[in-house]
Amino acid sequence: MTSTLFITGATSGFGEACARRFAQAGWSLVLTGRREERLNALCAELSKQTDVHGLVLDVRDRKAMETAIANLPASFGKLRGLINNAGLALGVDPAPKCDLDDWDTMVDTNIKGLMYSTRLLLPRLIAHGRGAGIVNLGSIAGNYPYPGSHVYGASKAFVKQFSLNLRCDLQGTGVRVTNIEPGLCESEFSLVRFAGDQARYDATYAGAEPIQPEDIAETIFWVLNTPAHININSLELMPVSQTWAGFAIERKV
Ligand code: NDP
Ligand code: 8X3
Repeated sequence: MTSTLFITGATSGFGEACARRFAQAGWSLVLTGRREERLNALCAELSKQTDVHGLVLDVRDRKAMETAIANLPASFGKLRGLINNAGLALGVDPAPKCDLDDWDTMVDTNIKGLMYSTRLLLPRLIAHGRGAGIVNLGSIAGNYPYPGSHVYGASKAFVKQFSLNLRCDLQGTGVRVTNIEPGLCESEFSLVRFAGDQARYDATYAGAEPIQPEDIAETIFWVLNTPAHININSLELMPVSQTWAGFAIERKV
């Protein structure tokens, strides 16, 4: 039986790399994203390799998510995998300088969007049962604090705890849940975070040999193909070049 995978945010970065990796292995794909042109181009390319269904979707739009998922073609109906990847960070300004609209966008995308896709697709994963799995894109930002991380890091801490809690509720279904927690990875993530500022993007990665989207795709491919009796609970990855800063101390002298 062909395995089917649903990926949120497949128009760039990790989501696109995952689409390519799983297509190569013959998985059927449901690919989503807001940028229609990119989505169509990717679907057209990968449909030469496997069955692909594209959905132009904003994960923040609960009604649209409900309708699109309820109307999935029958051949894509039973899912073996869900990669909850769509997400973003906006800015690195300190909290007192932040725009509340940006905070809303991060909460609506990283938390609420992930909640919607998970809840709406769970019945299809449970119908597959043993061997099925949800992979959530958390972050090291959900594990460690750093200046300017505020709502982004907190949204990823939600993903971490939600992943663990889901495991409890899915006991007996065979459905697995994994939280992937990457550090510095090179993708459009930083262009989005820095509002398209190419110089800041370049400076972020310069000389750091960051993780590449293909590295994350290979990791997720491994996670979803481990033997069905094993659950990888969480997996934290950093480039070798990245470690931790010390504690910050304000000195009054
Ligand atoms: P990219 O910016 O390259 O990709 C983000 C993807 O999410 C795009 O396909 C984008 O598609 C989609 N997306 C964003 N908002 C929405 C929305 N409202 N509805 C639907 N899709 C949306 O970033 P990455 O691939 O690097 O990031 C993927 C995930 O990994 C994110 O959750 C991110 O937080 C996480 N992560 C990234 C790290 C990094 O350093 N790059 C490290 C740790 C975690 P479109 O714009 O077409 O909608
Ligand atoms: C992205 C990784 O370190 O920029 O989630 O927060 S980091």
